[in-house]
Amino acid sequence: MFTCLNDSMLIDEVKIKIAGGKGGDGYVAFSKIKFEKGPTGGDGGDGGNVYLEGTSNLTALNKFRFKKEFSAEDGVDGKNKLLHGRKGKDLILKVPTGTIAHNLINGKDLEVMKVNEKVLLAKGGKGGRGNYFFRSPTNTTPKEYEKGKEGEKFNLFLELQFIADVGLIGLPSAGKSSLLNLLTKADVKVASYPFTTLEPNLGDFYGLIIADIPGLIEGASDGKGLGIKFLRHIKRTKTLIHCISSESENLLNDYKVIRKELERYGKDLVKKQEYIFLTKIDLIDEKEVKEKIKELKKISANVLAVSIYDEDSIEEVKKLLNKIKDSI
Ligand SMILES: Nc1nc2c(ncn2[C@@H]2O[C@H](COP(=O)(O)OP(=O)(O)OP(=O)(O)O)[C@@H](O)[C@H]2O)c(=O)[nH]1
Ligand SMILES: [Mg+2]
Repeated sequence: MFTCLNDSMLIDEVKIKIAGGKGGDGYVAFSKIKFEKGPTGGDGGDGGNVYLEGTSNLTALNKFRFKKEFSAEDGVDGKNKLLHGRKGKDLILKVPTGTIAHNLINGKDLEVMKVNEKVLLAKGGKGGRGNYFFRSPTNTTPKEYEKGKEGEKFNLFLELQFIADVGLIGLPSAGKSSLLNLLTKADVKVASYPFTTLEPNLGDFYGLIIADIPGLIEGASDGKGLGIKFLRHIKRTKTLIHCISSESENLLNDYKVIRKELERYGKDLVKKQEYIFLTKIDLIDEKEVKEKIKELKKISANVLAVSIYDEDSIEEVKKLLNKIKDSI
């Protein structure tokens, strides 16, 4: 499934087929040297394996958009004069760290969590043995040989779940991307219209990875707006920062709308540690800020008043992020 139709789209789920290489066949041959006549057929090489390997490139699943079938190289057949076939080359498919490979054939799930981590997905078939192997005192001219075995074949569902420490969530235009840009080196598009962010983004705050999740609206779990599929990217985060704009007419209602969508995606999301940011406080006067903070404190003790134009508030945010970082 892709999230937008331009070049920078992020593919975060895709089905592919993979196959280990076939083993090379064993060979049947006999020595041509006078009086010898013994078997000289070599073994086939094993087929190559298929691996997934972690990369930090978040768009690495994009290459599976059109090409869906991947096979490692076959092993080479054995030859005369006891020549064994070469092993087939392994196939290494790079996927973003945080990718889970759901094996649709055997039901097993494998995760790639680290950059350069290699995970074996499909083994190549064993190479067949040539007739030299079958020689014995009672059978000095064996004609037996083995065919190479087929490699393992699987259908996979690759699903990317970001490995982020903190997730920024909230209604559209709550100021999530603006905060990400200010706190990290991310350069995400920011605009005053809803659904500016069409795909999740990551930013790095001194080693603390922050995910900016596209805006949610009431009914997102029924497909409204951009839907809730992006919530998979905060499945593994420990902490959520729930951004609510000071422009909101009904803070508590806005809060509940988002919480309901989180809950409908999966109960674990509402159990995560949560901070509430009252954003864009430069748009309202101090008295109003106090009132609104008081209202939000009815829901949670973890409330911060924030504006990207107020350095003091951003310092508070940075302190909080450092505290979260230290607790990991
Ligand atoms: N005055 C003021 N405007 C802000 C502040 N933070 C963000 N904005 C503006 O609010 C609008 C929405 O900001 P974004 O950061 O794009 O909001 P978002 O939550 O990422 O929105 P979506 O991607 O649509 O979910 C933009 O016009 C920003 O310039 C703030 O602290 N003060
Ligand atoms: Mg945004």
